[in-house]
Amino acid sequence: SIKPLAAKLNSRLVVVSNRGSCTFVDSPQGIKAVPSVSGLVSAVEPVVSQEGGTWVAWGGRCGREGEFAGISVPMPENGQKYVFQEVLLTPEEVTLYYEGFNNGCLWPLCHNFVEKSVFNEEEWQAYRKVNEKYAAVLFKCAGPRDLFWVHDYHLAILPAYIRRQRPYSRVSLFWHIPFPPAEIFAVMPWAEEMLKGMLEAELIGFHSRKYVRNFLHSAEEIAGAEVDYSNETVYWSGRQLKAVAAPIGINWLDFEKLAGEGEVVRKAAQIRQEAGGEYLLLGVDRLDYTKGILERLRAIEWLLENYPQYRNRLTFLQIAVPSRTGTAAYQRLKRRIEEAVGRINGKYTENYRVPVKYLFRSLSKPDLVAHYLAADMALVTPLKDGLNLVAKEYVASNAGDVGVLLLSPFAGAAGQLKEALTANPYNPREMAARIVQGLEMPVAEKKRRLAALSKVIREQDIHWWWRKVRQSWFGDAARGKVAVSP
Ligand code: ADQ
Repeated sequence: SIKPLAAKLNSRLVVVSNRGSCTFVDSPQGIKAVPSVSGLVSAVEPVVSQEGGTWVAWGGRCGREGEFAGISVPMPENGQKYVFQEVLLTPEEVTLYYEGFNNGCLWPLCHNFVEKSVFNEEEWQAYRKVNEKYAAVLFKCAGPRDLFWVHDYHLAILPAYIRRQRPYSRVSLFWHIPFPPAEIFAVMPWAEEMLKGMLEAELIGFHSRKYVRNFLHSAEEIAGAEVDYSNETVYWSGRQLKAVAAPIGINWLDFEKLAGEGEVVRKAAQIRQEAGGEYLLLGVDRLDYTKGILERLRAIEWLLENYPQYRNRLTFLQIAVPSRTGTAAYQRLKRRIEEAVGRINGKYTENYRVPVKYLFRSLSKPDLVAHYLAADMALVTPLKDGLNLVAKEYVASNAGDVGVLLLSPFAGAAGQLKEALTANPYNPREMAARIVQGLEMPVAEKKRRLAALSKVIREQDIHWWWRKVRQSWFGDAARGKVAVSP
């Protein structure tokens, strides 16, 4: 365990992101906090809890024009580890900034789905305005020595707005999704301005070296900055920005502990029994087109068609967490997934036993771990994914058991989890063959692969990640040797 960085530097940590650890809902009994589900929250929450400080994020509630900051709540509710400072968006900002620019332009672009990206000037202006609004909230709740740790593509140009008023602020950005090749990023009409905003940070973190390279190329080619590739540093406007590859880790001990609890083990046995059949395959994702759920279902269909010996012996359980449910493209995808589930089950149900089970809901952590524990194999096969935490969580939950991980080479985690089976999610034939390989794998090989995967997940866990970020950010100061100048 490491001492809080902020205390060492005589400052406070201020984490800034679009969504925080919970969403606030107005109810007749007052404002209720509902935990939110996302990779960013799973990863950042343990760090903020350890460090203390403030988490500034949109709580899902709307305010009127000119109303910026909402409530400040100590978190977790009964034992303050940090303060959640809510940001309010207007309904128009939710439409233009959140659903429009973030979900409709940046998200698909960064996942290489250029044709899905919508470029709309009004949405870009809303994006700028909301980034500026966040800066105003920060200035209200943070002192001049505080450390601003900004997260993700929603707030890419916030460093510029921070610097405009507080030129000496310590600002770092972490990018949780892929950073696309420069020729893809350049397609966005505001690529140059966005990059210049990002270049105002002093450190930018990505999940892989590939994303770091893509970003450096973009900084050079699109923003015209000077780049030192060997030191992964950008020189811009008289200052330096360091880029670092720091793949996010998980708090593996939480998963291992839960997987050993009697209640969770019982629940896992019950899930297996109710699923029926010999083999249980599992998919767990936010319902998003980048996660490859539809393609995974096609692979299952291919398998049942071409390997008839597995019919009636195999169950595929897909858990999809509701996500961006207000957006038409996500509603369409949900319908298509449900159609595919119906089609496959209509065709391959035997003796009233369905091969595909599908849940559209969020689960509690113990329930999620019970599902990981119950499954013989996890199918983590996104079409593109910044990292993917589910892959790591599955391995950690099965550390004391056996299990097989099938991972897409297009998930950032593939760079770390070399002992996983891999298959191209766009190729149902290859996916089916790998699934069969996983099911027939000798137990000794399953254990060997799982042990190698566990080793990486334990060594490069959430604390390792935060250490890597803070050392890249503060160098010796993070180790307590040098004082940080204001
Ligand atoms: P996400 O796209 O949200 O994250 P991912 O990394 O897989 O994707 O994280 C999902 C998280 O949600 C996991 O921690 C998982 O436990 C949780 N979860 C999933 N299904 C659940 C369910 N039914 N009930 C409860 N919890 C559930 C983004 C990027 C990723 C990157 C992360 C972190 O898109 O590529 O790995 O941020 O940087």
